[in-house]
Amino acid sequence: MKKALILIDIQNDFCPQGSLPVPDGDKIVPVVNELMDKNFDLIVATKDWHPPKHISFARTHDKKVGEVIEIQGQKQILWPDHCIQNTWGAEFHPNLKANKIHKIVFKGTDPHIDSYSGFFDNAKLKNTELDDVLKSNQITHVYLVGLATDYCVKFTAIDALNLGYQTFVILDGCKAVNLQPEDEQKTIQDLKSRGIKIIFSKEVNF
Ligand code: VGL
Ligand code: ZN
Repeated sequence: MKKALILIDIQNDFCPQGSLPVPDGDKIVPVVNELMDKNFDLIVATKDWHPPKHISFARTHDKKVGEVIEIQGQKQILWPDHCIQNTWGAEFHPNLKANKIHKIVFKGTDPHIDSYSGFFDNAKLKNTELDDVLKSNQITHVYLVGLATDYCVKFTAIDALNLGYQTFVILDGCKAVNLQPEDEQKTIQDLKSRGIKIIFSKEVNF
């Protein structure tokens, strides 16, 4: 078996100073740094990487943040502008030991479609490089950390499982947006019921 650590969207805009702050988002950084010193065969990081006027931005539609619209039959939550390509908000958190990352995978780059999962856009029309990178490194087990538990970590975990990877979510390496206060707990239950393992960083003993 070969193990990959996948860092999901540990970017400034999802941390407390950013435009779409995940509460305590920055608190995961020391946990993730420590995990990167374990014996993973591959460390991959995703970056949410939107063009200006991305379809997921409320401003693009002159609507309010948090409104939900339908785009080609897909529900789209409208977010503040975030993770715009080549801006500070799209950079990794400054304390993240980014030199340990072997490969960065960009998502959400198409102006017309959002992408929570690190593997596919939300309509599953296009894939990123992530599956190819894992397969070409013979990865069988994936361990996920990052932001946010109830969006990008959740959808990346579900796709990883469906693509045949043994999938683990390291809970103390993730934080949730919790638009509704129970979203994190609902996400954990959903992931467990699918067969995704929920673990803590202290259980990573390799
Ligand atoms: C995310 C909302 C919008 C995430 C990305 O990384 O969880 N959430 N774009
Ligand atoms: Zn986004």
